[in-house]
Amino acid sequence: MRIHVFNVVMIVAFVLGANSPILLAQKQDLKYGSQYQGKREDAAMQKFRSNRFGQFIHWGLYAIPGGEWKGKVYPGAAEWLQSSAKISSSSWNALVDKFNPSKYNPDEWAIMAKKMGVKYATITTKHHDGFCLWNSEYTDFDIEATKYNGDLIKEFVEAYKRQGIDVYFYYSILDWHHPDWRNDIKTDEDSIAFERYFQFAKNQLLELQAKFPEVKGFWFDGTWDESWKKNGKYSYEIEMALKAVNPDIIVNSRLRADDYGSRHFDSNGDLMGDYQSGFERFLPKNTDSTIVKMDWESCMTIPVNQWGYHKDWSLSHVKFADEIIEMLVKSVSLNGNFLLNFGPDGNGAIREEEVAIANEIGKWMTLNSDAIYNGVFANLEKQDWGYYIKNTKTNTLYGVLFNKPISNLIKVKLPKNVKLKGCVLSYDGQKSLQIIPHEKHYLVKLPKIMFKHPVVLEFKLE
Ligand code: LM5
Repeated sequence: MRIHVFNVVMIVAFVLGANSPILLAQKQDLKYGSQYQGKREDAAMQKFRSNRFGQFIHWGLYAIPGGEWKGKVYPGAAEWLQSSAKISSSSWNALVDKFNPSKYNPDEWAIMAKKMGVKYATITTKHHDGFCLWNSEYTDFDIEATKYNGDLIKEFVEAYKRQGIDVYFYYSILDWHHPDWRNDIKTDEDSIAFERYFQFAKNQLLELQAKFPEVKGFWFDGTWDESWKKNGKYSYEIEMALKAVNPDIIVNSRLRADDYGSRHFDSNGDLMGDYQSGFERFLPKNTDSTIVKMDWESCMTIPVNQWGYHKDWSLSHVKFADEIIEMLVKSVSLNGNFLLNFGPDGNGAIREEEVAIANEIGKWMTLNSDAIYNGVFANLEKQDWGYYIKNTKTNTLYGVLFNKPISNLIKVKLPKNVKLKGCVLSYDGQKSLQIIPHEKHYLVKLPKIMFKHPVVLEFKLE
């Protein structure tokens, strides 16, 4: 392990405590660190933040085998099959000839996404296997090489645009196909090869941006290898290059490494990129007091761990719509976005289970989205019954109820100078609830009925 003088200073400062003058004074000059402190407040970032709910799409060659190779079903993530089933590149490359998604109807996808209530969608343009879903001039391992007559990404962008949904591109830095990709840099030859790979990736990204100027941002993945961590300047240059073309571009923190290989956050502890994207298949804790100070996004699968299409969803728990809604609500209550994944099959169809979940979420969103879009952390003491969310546009305080107490009484604790004047329940119409003042908090009396789904309460304050 390399220990830098700076790190030693940080350790000493940490031992001395957060109020130590050493820690306060100590900010190192980094060439490839964070670009600004605090949150980005421009209109593009505010739009991303207000969107709150997005759709992730994982689609690529892996959708054809769907987790099965030579009669054997691999329970791991379907988009990792080439690696988990140890498939040779020639066998994997041959999938290009089989890729011809006759059922691909991006307008249908976009209408479904709109009905579900998402305001943005992030699609894989290239996953770890290196296959490109757009027609790229820098590789032949792309959609143009298949029998499919068209440009998948182009059709996707246009269809989602028609529904008013913002489009983001997922791009994996990791590349199992490119001969210059390296896991680590051990020799000069590795360095030279990796520099070529970097140029390739940068060219592709600028190509995507030039072809699709409406893209709002990039979601980078596959950045955990030593080769990338040792080249913080590459990650910095990519961020800069994309923003030079369009300063509104939004980049996730996962792209970035700094001068010392520190990821997401630089060696000074400042977030790199525009939002924290480390939450893959988990959410921050309700007690996390630092998370509400930054922008972040959690991405989530519907089964336990499947992003690409997998034929057998009986192998792991498939989340209920209400579980997913709780994750969305929890994310918003902590100032985060929530990106829910879909994995279309090799023909371009979205599986029935996903359509059903999207419809259920959509029904809930139709009634309750005032508590989602423009929702922020309400800075109130968390209660066991659910989550508080403040709508910044209407300045309304909501509570989203997930756990109804046997007593039918829920506790609401407000700052000393704030009074609870009313509480309106939205469920089968609107209903005013009784408020019972208590010593240092209020109790709100819920009706005795059993709710079928999470319900939203509007708290009237004075
Ligand atoms: C994430 C972080 C460290 C090691 C491995 C992983 C696994 N995740 C992935 O490789 C990809 N990220 C997801 C968004 C999905 O694309 C998955 O294949």
